[in-house]
Amino acid sequence: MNTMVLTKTADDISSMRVRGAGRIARTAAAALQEYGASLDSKTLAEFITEMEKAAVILRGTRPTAVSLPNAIRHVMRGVQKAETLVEAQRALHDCATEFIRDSHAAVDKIADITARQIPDDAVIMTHCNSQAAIAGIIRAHEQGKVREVYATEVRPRNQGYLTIQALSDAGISVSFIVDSAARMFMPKVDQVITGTDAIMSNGAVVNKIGTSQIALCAHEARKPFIVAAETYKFAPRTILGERIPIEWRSAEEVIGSERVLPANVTVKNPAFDVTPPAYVDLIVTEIGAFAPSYAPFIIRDHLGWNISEFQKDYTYSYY
Ligand code: RUB
Repeated sequence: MNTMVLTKTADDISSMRVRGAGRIARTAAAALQEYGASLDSKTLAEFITEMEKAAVILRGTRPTAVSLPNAIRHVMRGVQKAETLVEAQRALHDCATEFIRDSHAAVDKIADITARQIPDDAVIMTHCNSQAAIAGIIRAHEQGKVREVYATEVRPRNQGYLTIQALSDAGISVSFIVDSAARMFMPKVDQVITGTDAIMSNGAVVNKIGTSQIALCAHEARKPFIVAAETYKFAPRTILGERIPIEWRSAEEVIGSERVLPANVTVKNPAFDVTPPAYVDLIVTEIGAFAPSYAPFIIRDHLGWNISEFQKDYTYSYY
């Protein structure tokens, strides 16, 4: 049994060595696959028990990205339906492979559909570091449509540096700005494109802290705010009124380890915020581009969560 793959993956995700909702999902799926292949379970029940324990460990690593429980659920679905040990082992392998393959294909498709939304000679603003959003911007650049991208710094973890590197590597002109300069530059921008960690059934978008301020500025300046999201970023249980937990991270991320704060001061470091659907113009997925009000239909018609699925699933410990 290879518990190393589990502990290392869990640590990589919680410490953000692996970060970004899509990458987190694929890494967890691969870890479950590798862990399952290393088990020497003698019975189906034993195998399922071990796999469910592994799912719980991975599920607990970062609370906000719904891609993580959605990936785990996809991979575990075949295991839970299997009638023999061999069937469960094969299902685990196949479901994980399928999830990873489809996830990459989804980002590629989103790049095409996002590029179609980008006008000629476009100036775009983006926030944080989203593979899906960046893929769309790069695809539009390949079509000769991008003049410039404004990329924010993304305090406190500075994911903006990853974004400017990716855009620069693709040959795109970039203006790097501090987060608080977003409103000042908004009039120069044609549209904003970000990724997301979770989309609620009412179309609200959960993404890196600061996203909602940028969406508000875009709304004020009447600039389209576009979200690039694989369909596994939709959060089925929000249909039932469940909220997306917002991850709060350490004070050290904000002030460093050396600084001593004055008395009576605490640091508050939420990693994500919620952008209301009224400030979201379009959600681009691999199956098409939708208004946020279409979110419940994606959850029902594409992800297959109907009433009976919710009832059956209510006992799942990792979702
Ligand atoms: C990353 C972040 C990204 C989304 C979407 O936050 O907010 O915008 O995860 O990314 P963190 P992707 O750095 O805290 O993980 O499109 O790559 O899934």
